[in-house]
Amino acid sequence: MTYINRISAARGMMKDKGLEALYVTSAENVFYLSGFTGFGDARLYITPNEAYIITDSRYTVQSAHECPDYVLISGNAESPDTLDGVLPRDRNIRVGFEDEKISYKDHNALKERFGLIELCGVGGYFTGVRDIKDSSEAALIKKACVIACESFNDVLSVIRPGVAECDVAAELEYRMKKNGASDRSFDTIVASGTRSAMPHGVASDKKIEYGDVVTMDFGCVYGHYCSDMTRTFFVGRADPELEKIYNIVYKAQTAALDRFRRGMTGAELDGISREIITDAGYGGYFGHGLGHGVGIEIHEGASINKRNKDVIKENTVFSIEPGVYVEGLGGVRIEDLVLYENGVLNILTSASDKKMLVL
Ligand SMILES: [Mn+2]
Repeated sequence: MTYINRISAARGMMKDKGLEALYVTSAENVFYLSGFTGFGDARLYITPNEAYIITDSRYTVQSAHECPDYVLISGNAESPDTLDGVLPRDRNIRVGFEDEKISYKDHNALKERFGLIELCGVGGYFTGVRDIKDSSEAALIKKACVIACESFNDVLSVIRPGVAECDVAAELEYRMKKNGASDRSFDTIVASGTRSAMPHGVASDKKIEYGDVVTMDFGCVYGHYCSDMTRTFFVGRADPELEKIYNIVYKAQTAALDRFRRGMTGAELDGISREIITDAGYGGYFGHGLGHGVGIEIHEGASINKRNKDVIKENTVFSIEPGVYVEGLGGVRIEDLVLYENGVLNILTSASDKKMLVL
């Protein structure tokens, strides 16, 4: 795949902002602009006429293969010294950098090394362009979702009283890898019984018991893109209040999917689910936003929450995941990943059913 279009777009931004160069340090943005997969071990330096990748001898062959649009500068990616040959020494230039990604220490090292450089934060540029998925990116996310759905459907058969949460997580992660994933996209959440009241209850050694509610939030990585989904189900029997909560969350989740319309803001979409949960008396137990963008990173791009007054953009991928969490009782969350395309939400995680399930 060529990255010429993404480099050209970055150069357009550089021109708009009066930048003579762009220095890219984060693994995700290096990958986005170059295709380099040695995550964390390369930097990019892009000027109006040249594009350089700075990496060391471990990646000489790999970078030549993955990044034909770039000229290699061999050296320690983390050392600003490697830029000596390409930086003008005699005049002040403005260089764009990822103000949201670089550490204070690295920023100071850059300033110290290149006293003549005026650093200009352009992190927001990457957030914006990565929020919009092209067809190749959407295809990778779709595939990651299919793998996760199928693996989850398979793993339901091993869940029974006496099986530990961490065993369920291990089984799911194994199956995702067997089905083609390179990795999980975040620490798999398996939260059973009262632990399910913790929205991010990563799998523990607790054994699943008869009568437990179980929330599983998981995803995998395919072609360096993430999937994300959550299912909640019951083992043996469902506690009556949790069953009631399940139906409220289910209604809130499907209403957001059904009632989404072109031109809605993140706050408006969040409001659809929030109103249903609030009207049912559980508004105080839905503490997080409705969703978040997903892509190269598990959280990226625009958020779907009450603070986001921006219209949701076409060709974005984001989650719809209302939840209700009652301390001492348990929690329910249902999450699908969607691709907003041609005015409609396409559910990418529909291969896994979300009607109330009692195993
Ligand atoms: Mn999520």
